[in-house]
Amino acid sequence: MAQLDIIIAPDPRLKRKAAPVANVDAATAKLMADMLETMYAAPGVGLAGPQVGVLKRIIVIDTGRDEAPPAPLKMANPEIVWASDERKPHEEGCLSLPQEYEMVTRPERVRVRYLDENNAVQEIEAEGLLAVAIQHEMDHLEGVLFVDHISSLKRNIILRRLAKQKKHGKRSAAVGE
Ligand code: K1U
Ligand code: ZN
Repeated sequence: MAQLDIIIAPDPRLKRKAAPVANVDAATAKLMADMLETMYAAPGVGLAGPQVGVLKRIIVIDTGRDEAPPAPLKMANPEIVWASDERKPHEEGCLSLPQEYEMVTRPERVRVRYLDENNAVQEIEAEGLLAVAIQHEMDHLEGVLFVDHISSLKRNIILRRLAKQKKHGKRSAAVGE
């Protein structure tokens, strides 16, 4: 397995739509394993292909907490086939927007159909953090970030702050060269 580099916003690669996977072959299964390793190391509870520069409809999620045994979900071509009318606010973060957190309101429960790492069709119903993470990761496949769900004022403040940090980081690296 290998750890992948996570793209930090603002970056045009995070705003593009990802393409469906034809079928989950060995290379896709390896990518899913690498994405999970990257997510655990970050640490995070989800990761989507575009965040590691892969414009494919692949997401990985594990919302198990601390002492719980790992319960990874590896999904290709996830589709929401049902969403509850009830919506709930939840605080969201993103590995591509480090140290930024905001409340986002989404459907409380969803049913999602996807291809697993063995190319088998699966369907699960999710609520709580798992439902939030699935919807957050699926947004990445459409080039949508959690800040796209908040006011443009807050979004611009966050994106400008991240752009400044990136610029500062680059300048530091150049000084060290
Ligand atoms: O998409 C991502 O960058 C992953 C993101 C998923 C997510 C978290 C919370 C609400 C919605 C979506 C993260 O994992 S951010 C990091 C995080 O929440 C976390 C980190 C360590 C332990 C527990 C949570
Ligand atoms: Zn994210």
